[in-house]
Amino acid sequence: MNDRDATMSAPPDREWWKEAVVYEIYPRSFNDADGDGIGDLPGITEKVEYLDRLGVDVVWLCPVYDSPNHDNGYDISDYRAIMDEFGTIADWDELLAELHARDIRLIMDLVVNHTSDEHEWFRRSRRREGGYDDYYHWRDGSPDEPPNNWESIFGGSAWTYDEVREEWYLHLFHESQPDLNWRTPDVRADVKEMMTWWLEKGIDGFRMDAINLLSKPAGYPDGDPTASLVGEELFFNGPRLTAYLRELYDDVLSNYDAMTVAEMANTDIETAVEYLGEEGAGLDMIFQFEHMKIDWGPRGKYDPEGWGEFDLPELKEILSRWQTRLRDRGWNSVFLGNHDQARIVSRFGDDDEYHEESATLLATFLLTMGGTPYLYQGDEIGMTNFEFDTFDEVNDVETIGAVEDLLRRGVVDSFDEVRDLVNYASRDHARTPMQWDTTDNAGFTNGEPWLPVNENYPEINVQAALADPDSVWYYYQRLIDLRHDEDVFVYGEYDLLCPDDERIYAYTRTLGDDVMLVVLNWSAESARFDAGGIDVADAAVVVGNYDDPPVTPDEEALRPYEAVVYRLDA
Ligand code: ISL
Repeated sequence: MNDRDATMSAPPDREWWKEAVVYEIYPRSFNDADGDGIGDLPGITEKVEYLDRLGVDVVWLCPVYDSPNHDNGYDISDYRAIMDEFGTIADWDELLAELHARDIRLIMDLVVNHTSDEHEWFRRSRRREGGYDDYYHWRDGSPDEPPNNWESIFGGSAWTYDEVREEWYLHLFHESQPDLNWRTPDVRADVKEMMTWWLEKGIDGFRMDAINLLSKPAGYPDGDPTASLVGEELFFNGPRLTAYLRELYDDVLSNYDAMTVAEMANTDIETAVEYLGEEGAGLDMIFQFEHMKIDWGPRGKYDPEGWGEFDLPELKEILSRWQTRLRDRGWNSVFLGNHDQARIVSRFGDDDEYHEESATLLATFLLTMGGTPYLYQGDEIGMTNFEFDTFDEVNDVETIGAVEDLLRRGVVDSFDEVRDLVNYASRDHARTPMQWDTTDNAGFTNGEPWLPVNENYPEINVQAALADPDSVWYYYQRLIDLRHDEDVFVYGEYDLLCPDDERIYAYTRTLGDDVMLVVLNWSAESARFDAGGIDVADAAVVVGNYDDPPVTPDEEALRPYEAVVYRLDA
């Protein structure tokens, strides 16, 4: 091999977080060790061996901090204490040690756009005590008229009048989640100290919650009243966001070998580039949400006028644009679901007739794209959406806020009119308990689960999956292994094939002489792949989700939701 070949095939800028497969845990719903019906830290520790067997490299742990739980831990009342229901700091130390003993890293959720209204900072701020006056966004004015027209992401006005301080405070989420005022230097200093405290405890990075909402424009001007979320053009990616992120990087993150993934809805590629890498604001990667909005209606996620529709060419266009335009300028995250989204097999696959086929197709996609893949708990066994009958069964603060908003505005007259939409989109789908086995409550708890267990647990559960060598679970394990073995899936270039095909999603990944071809029949019909200009005559099957996949990719039709990975470099 000459020098030039050596440079071409050597992956550029190796980083552990680029090579990692991340597994997200929503602790409330993962595993309950003490029988109170709520998942906890010891419950996760019991399953570390399970995670190791699956082969994941990083756990992203959703918030475990002290919280009154209006938004299941995303309303934090003490950043350095563990929620009683989840255990103690000693339990947390043990979890970290058990993960690290198996070379699994741990990243924690960093929720600093807002705190809980029970946080000491807010208690003091509403009483104008000891330097905490400006920790939140306070505005005076008549109690009848909010300071501007901004809407909360969880429905209704983004402002609540506080009877104690006799002023309005801003909350872009629930009223129990007041937004911190990042203009106040002490707020930033306190957050940096807290981040350092966790990093010194040995964590490996942060998932940064709703982080592109930190900077609000001076004077709080009204937003465009026709926007689907009024104010969104002003409070997403606000004027000082880059400076705030850079400050976190320079003062804290750059001192550690820590990864960051920043949750950033409403962010386009060029804006993302400004935040990414040393040249930007120092972030390693972001979660962008363009593809997560593909099936929303014109008025957003809970729009009874049009939801649930998307076509494959559009999905391919969005994802391919991020793949190619971030190349050499940043790094992608790859995900189809998380704790805020419906179950991936119900939303992007077919949770009925082609349950296993589509669950494994989605696995093939997640683990062969460019960027760091994020798996959500339960997707490795193909967990599905839950059926809601009544509004009472809904737990999620976002869904409740959205439905109440629709009722208040007279868009619908009853829950019945939005039941199908809730059954499609609610965040609760991701939060029903993890299905471990066929015993009561799917083995999640010995008590009464905080959210009902999906009725399909006798068939869809970890125990059954582990007993069946052909299960979705083993397919995930195999694909994770494959990604670990083949640099081309991590560092290779991505090229989309047949962009307009309505059924086939196909792409190549290329690194030096290594070329992989991924062909996904993302439909419930059989479909033939048209290789176009590329030579596939010598293709060799690497992995497929059916027995006997087509030996040559374009010689016969792929079956419903058939997924095949070929090596083309032979
Ligand atoms: O803004 C959005 C849509 O316009 C959302 O996608 C938004 O980014 C998302 O709701 C933010 O989610 C995160 O912060 C919330 C919390 O409830 C979620 O669970 C968390 O993932 C508030 O902390």
